[in-house]
Amino acid sequence: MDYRYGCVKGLVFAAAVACGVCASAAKKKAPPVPSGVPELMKTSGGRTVATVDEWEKIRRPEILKCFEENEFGIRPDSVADGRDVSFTVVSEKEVLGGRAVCKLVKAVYAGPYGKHGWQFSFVAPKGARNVPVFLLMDVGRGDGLSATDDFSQERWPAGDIVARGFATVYVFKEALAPDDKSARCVKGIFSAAESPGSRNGKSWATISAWAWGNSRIIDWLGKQPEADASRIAVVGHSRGGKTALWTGATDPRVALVCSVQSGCAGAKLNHIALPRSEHIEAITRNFPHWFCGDYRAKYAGKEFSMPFDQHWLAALIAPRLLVISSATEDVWAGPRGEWWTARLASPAWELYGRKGLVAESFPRADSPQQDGSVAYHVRTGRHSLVRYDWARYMDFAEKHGWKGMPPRD
Ligand code: GTR
Repeated sequence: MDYRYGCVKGLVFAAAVACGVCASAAKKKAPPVPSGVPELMKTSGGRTVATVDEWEKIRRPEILKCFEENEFGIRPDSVADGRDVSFTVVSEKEVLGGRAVCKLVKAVYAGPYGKHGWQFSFVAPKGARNVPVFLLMDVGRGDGLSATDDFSQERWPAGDIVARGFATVYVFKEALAPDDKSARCVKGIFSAAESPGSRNGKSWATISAWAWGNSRIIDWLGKQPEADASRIAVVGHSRGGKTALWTGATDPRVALVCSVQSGCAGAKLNHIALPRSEHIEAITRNFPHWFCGDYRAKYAGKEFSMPFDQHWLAALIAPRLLVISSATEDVWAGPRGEWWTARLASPAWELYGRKGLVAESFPRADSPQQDGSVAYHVRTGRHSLVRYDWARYMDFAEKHGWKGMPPRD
């Protein structure tokens, strides 16, 4: 045997072994926490939060107020609760080959400046009693009814949801408030709730209005025998994902939040350098109507010096269930920043003796991390909501004891 060849081979082998060792060590080593991330578990007065009581009485209210005043805006008293909303079932029909019933419901808000109505669809397995509900606020057709015509969409696979014994709601977000920057928060629900002259830099904006709409549907669900009011999941993609997070933060009746590629101003951490992801200057320039005016005025271009960050928003959902999910090609939403939010929010769950996100490093594609009360997955593919995502949300709910209606023979 050629001596030199033996040597080279030995070296190559040794290098390969060393690399393998390095790779597996690197795999095991948790990545360093992005620097400068504002502390979650310290009150504004500098006190460390160590108990549920301190969290619920001091820190959680502080954080909620921070997001109201600086990102989503403060709702006017005229929409403080659901008192002024009435509901009518407009139609009821069997769908999915008789396996489910679809009700089309009209909600009307009667506010100090007028009325505003919108519709949503509720689909439950036929004969269902007390089953968990997955509520999706999403894009759709202008009249908001297109979803009732098609139960096998990737975005809203009502047939799959019913097949697992769960009920589901679809609502078209623009039926509540237009997604239009030129409308400047004066149309839709805004026109009935407040006078345009009363708005200021801290006034509620479109995401807050959409989240309010989700809460009104939850009011209605609470009175339906088909629905288990203690098991309501709110799902939303992208701008809908930001809305789902804010719904869960403001409404304790939401038992599971599924934030799908919510990105900047949603689940993506700001204190992380992801140069090709969306940032506050861009989002508030392109979509100023989603946020209160102060968000842009105070934080555009200042991500790294912000006194708060999005893991605080996620922590408002503790101790309830949360899934944050991303897609590999959705660089704009910043998957790693979304993962970090799940990770850094987790101490809020630990206060309640639960585990948040258990995993210590960013996962491979299509390998969901679902061991604690906070789950994360990054799906192969683009910016969208698809069946794969829905299946993971339902797996996670089932892991936590959510049971659908058993299949009928
Ligand atoms: C993007 C936007 C995101 C996100 C998304 C969507 O273009 O920059 O913040 O909300 O749209 O809603 O699809």
